[in-house]
Amino acid sequence: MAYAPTTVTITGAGGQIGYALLFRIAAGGMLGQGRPVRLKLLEIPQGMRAAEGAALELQDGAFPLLAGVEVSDDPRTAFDGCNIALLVGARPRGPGMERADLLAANAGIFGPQGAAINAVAADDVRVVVVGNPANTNALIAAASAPDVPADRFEALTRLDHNRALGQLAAVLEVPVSAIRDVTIWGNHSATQFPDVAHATVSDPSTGSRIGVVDALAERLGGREAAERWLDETFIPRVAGRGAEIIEVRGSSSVASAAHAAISHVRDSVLGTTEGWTSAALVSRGEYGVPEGLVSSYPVTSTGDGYRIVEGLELDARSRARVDASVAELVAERDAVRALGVA
Ligand code: NAX
Repeated sequence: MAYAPTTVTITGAGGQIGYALLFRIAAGGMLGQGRPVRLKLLEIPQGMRAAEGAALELQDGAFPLLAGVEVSDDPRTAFDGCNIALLVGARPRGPGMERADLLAANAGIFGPQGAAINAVAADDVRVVVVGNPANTNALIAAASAPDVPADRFEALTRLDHNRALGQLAAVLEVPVSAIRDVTIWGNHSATQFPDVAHATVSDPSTGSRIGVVDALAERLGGREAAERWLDETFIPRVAGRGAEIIEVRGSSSVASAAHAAISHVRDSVLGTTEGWTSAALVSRGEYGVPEGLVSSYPVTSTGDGYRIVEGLELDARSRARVDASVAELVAERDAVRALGVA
């Protein structure tokens, strides 16, 4: 069956993550082979030359699936007919900038972008926010798009999810594919809760699955040692990995972030395979998260968008960690509400 091209809008397309995204999307890495894609690149005037340069290189790639590339600094042009929007461009925290200033600066970006999506995007538009603070930026965009169902707005926590898988695979000395059902709860920030309570790992010799906590206990010398490693090493390392990358690399995560964004969309539109992944979705009250917040959850998809995995038990310590991250999301929401947004 021949598909009509899918229109994908990427904001901040002249930036680092944009550059790492564009060529993989054009090559079919996000929507799958056989699905042509039309790329629309949104930048601010200062970023236009970089985006235009990327567009020239896309042309030079002669990608068979690439049905067209447009570059614009006007949100209404860039979101016109958009089926999938990746909102990457955001205002970074500058020197001396308080959190409230950062939220206000980003409200000035994600509010108008949400309004443009509301006005001109395709009826089936889906929006994934990458630019930080991603969860609250998604909330702002959703609030500015009253005609688009709120559940079409999501934020990226797949990078955190993948970071958690990477850490577990290293300590258990198994391939990442052996591990499933890790969850990132809450905000894409230092308060996030990477949770392995329901995660399992397959035994390569027998193929049977055991709990990750049991596997860690076996490897690290008992349950107490496993819990200590989770609390003192794993959780802070996953939550602080962005800072670690900046420290080692001298610049923030780019390729891993682009890969996570592509995997997020791919699993949403093509379906998750084994177990669940993590994504920040608009809460309808699941797991006690106040309705309307964009919070990370365990999610699955059968190819028609993510659904939250419900019914998991959270013990008291896990509950407290989820609550702490959700409290931060509430504070961010209240701060943007005070600005008259959301
Ligand atoms: P860059 O500074 O390289 O690129 C950002 C681009 O966005 C720039 O070219 C800028 O001109 C453009 N831009 C700014 N305002 C815009 C607007 N209103 N409309 C369109 N374009 C606009 O940053 P990069 O490394 O690409 O990171 C982009 C964002 O991703 C940052 O906010 C960063 O914090 C966030 N991240 C989110 C991650 C996640 O897991 N959710 C992980 C990686 C990354 O830290």
